[in-house]
Amino acid sequence: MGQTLTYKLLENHLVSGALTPGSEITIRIDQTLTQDSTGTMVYLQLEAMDVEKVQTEISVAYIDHNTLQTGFENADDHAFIESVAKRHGVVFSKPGGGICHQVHLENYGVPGKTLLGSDSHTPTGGGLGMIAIGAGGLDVAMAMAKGTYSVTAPKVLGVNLRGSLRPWASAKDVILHVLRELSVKGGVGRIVEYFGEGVKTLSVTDRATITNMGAELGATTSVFPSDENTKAYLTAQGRADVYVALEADVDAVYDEVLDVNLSDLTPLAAMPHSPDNVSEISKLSGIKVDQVAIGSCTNSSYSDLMKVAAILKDRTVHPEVSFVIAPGSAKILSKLAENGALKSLIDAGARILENACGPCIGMGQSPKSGAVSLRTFNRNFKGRSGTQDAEVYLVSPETAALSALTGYITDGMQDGANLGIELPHIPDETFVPKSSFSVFSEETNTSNTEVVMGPNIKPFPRNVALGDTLSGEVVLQVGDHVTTDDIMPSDSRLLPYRSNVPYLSNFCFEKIDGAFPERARNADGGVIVAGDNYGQGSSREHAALAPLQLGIRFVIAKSFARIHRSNLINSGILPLVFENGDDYDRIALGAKLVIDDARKQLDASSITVRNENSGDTFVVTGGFSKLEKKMILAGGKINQTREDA
Ligand code: MIC
Ligand code: SF4
Repeated sequence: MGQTLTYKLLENHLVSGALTPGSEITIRIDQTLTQDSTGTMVYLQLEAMDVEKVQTEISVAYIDHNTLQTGFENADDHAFIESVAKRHGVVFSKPGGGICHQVHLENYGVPGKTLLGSDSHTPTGGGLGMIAIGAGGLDVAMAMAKGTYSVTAPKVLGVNLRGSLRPWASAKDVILHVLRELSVKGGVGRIVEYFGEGVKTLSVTDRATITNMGAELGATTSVFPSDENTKAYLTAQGRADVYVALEADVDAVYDEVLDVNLSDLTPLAAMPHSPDNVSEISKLSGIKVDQVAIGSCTNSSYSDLMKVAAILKDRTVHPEVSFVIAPGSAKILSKLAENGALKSLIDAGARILENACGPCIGMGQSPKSGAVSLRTFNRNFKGRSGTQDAEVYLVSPETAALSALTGYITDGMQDGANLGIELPHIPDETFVPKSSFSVFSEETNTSNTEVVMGPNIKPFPRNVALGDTLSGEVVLQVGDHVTTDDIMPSDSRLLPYRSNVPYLSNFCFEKIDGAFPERARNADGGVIVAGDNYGQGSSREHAALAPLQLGIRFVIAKSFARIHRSNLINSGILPLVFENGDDYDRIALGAKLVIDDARKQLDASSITVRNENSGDTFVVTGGFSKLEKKMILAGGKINQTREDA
């Protein structure tokens, strides 16, 4: 029986465990990446581990999320990360270099290697044939310290691509189609592997758009083969030497297969407020647009922006549309400046933002009240743009640019030709000999560098070993698909406090229930009760650390998103799953829930929870691996690592 590419790559990196879906494996990690909003925690944790030099082939620290420097906090975080990077052999990518995933693809990604990143969109690297996984900060710190990562061996969901995209249908529409088919939890426990004839019709940056948004499927990661297009991309980056050809065996067997005929796809949009709420653009035609934003790690590549420039050349954006572009990297911006495309964009009325995450994470450019905002980004959760009542649609760069011209959601397939717009073919090409933004290398790093820590950087909260009885009061009950943006909101007001969990925790669940922090603090231990897919979205471990700071002891949900579940366990908070989903309705706010003999019950396949108020009992499951149990018993990953040392 032939092997999938996924299992070939996992096997190449296997350190321990059996490569069968559902069992825990430890793999070698070749590369790590961090960004500033999760990075300060990662490097505080790395410092706490007393490691001289990172154990990976390359680790890079990017500054891309918060580059506004509205106060000293932000600049202090940058200085801290820079000093730790220098101390431990980590490459530092200065603010302005670009968005971590885009810059990593251009400068450091290598087919066949593993990459662990403290950002949920790390799977972007799958476009280059990498096993690139997003994880919580502590897991990434550990990977830097030890060169390994433990994960549940996934099922492999094969996506068989046939045909080729027609003009105006793009890579974004491929992943939106897959999201429509599979939903935001369809990828949980799976790696999505693309194969088939259609693969060769997609460039590396097309593939990266698709693997990037695989995060929205809840998948462990997504991966493409490495082929002639990969070679062309790497050559255009001046890195042809790292190319290797990689693909699944012809007789590879997938656990599940989804067939996608690229030739059938039309322009699509994810409608408010979820990436899987997908519709054909043709059905939305005529909706008036107030804002168009192009950029983010999903769609800010050279070819994306060149297509936008071609659509806008010698035209002007609609007078009532606010139009912004954030290029993915300094290299891309430099190339656009060199070939004149930047002039077309500016002359058409585009506001050019810094090469950074910017509006994608609510760092400016919040739309006006009730606005319709078309964004080429990957998440449209309610309020993430910074405007609670904005209607955010996720679309391709082509659809975004065309709609910016007309002022209405516009379908290129129906109207592009009428408007006289031809889409050129743009190869991936951004070679700029030197990126002045990446500084330090293994050679220049020095272990005697002093760590610079500003006054806003506070120690992270620590848990205690699990007691015999675990109890808490239900301080919050929420529904399905709660995101980590809901748990720990992020915007220009709060992002400067990512290294100050005590302060940040005052805003935990702010958008859902402003009284939550106080209620949780006043309870003698808190419990959160939730619906399906709890903690989807961002990898921010602050969504576990802030609840820990407020005294949350366990969370009972109908199901959990992968990274958040790991972050809870890393913090020593138990993620428990209702055996019978109906029990969710039998729990009321304020109920005192008790787990007797908690340490012992952890070993059983199911755990009994007592509701002291109603006198009922109900059953939950943990599904914990051996390592996860050790972490929970110890009160989190750091305590467990100390015990093991
Ligand atoms: C996001 O897109 O939500 C972020 C901001 O990049 C996060 C990381 C964070 O919250 O800092 C992610 O996706 O992991
Ligand atoms: Fe940055 Fe947005 Fe990508 Fe997150 S999704 S890494 S905020 S561009």
